Amino acid sequence: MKRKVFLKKSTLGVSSLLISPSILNEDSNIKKKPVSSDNTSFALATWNVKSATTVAGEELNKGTDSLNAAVKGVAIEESNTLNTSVGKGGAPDREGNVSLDACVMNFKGNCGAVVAVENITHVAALAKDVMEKTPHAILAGEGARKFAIEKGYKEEDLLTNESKLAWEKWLKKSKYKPEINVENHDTIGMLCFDLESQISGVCTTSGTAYKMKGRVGDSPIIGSGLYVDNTIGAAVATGLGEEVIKTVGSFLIVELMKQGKNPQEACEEAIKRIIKKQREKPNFQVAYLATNRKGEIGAYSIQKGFSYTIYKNKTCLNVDSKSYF
Ligand code: SD4
Repeated sequence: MKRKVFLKKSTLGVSSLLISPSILNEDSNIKKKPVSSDNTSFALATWNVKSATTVAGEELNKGTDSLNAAVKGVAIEESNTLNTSVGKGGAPDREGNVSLDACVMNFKGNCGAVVAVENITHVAALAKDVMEKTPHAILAGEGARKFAIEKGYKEEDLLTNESKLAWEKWLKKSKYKPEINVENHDTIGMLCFDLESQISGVCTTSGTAYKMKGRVGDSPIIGSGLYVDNTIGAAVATGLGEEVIKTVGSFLIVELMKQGKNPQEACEEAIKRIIKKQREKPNFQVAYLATNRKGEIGAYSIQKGFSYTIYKNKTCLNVDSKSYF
């Protein structure tokens, strides 16, 4: 299995990412006027995913709304078989099945998710279809797969030769130990801010490598892996999902922003809440990425090594995140 090499450039300061504040209709999540005087859109994603973030950013520049831009962006990584944490080529569970989780949440506050889906690559788009074309918020496993086929999604074998070989090697010791920043931490959480200043987000993953069959992490759980409140901002998570779920991380960050914290302060507080629950120094990774309506960005992780990607003003950069340790 190959992990993509991170090209890290920290030259883009948070202060350069400011967008002028919004004029909101208090009663609605949907803003009435464009709020960004320079009409600047941007796409943000967890980890070093420049192709995906550029696709999303270019869509935004064309006028695509924030949710559709994000779904198109993450589709790049869902098809990338070298990314062993997302889509096709994702590491399998301990029985050798690749099962994917994804969710979407839009600027209207609507959401959709699919969990433990097999044989379908583009699960972020499928989560959007759950939101738009069913009366439900979450579809699981076989039901989600059937729905995908009904909607014309292609059925595919998601286990690549490389992932199969790695799994067979893993089986010799069968020790489940999600590694910090390696292989199983490339889940994409993407947040987009469109030309209408509307925020939406997407999260898509194959979960932790060699999980138990049926295990679902934080990524498709609204409030844990992703949360969007268009009047406040949005947050996404990556890392060990069980710890994110226990603290409802993304919702927590958005609520902290609502109480007045900026995205950086909110991400740091959410990470501290996880650390406080540990008896010993944690040996796992959790990382958060957030933005608010001013276009300020926050990123923070437990361990070193987390980065995020931003596409703005036709420029795509990978930026190192601060970390607790
Ligand atoms: C999970 N949060 O399933 C995901 C894993 C992850 O990069 O972020 N991988 O727990």
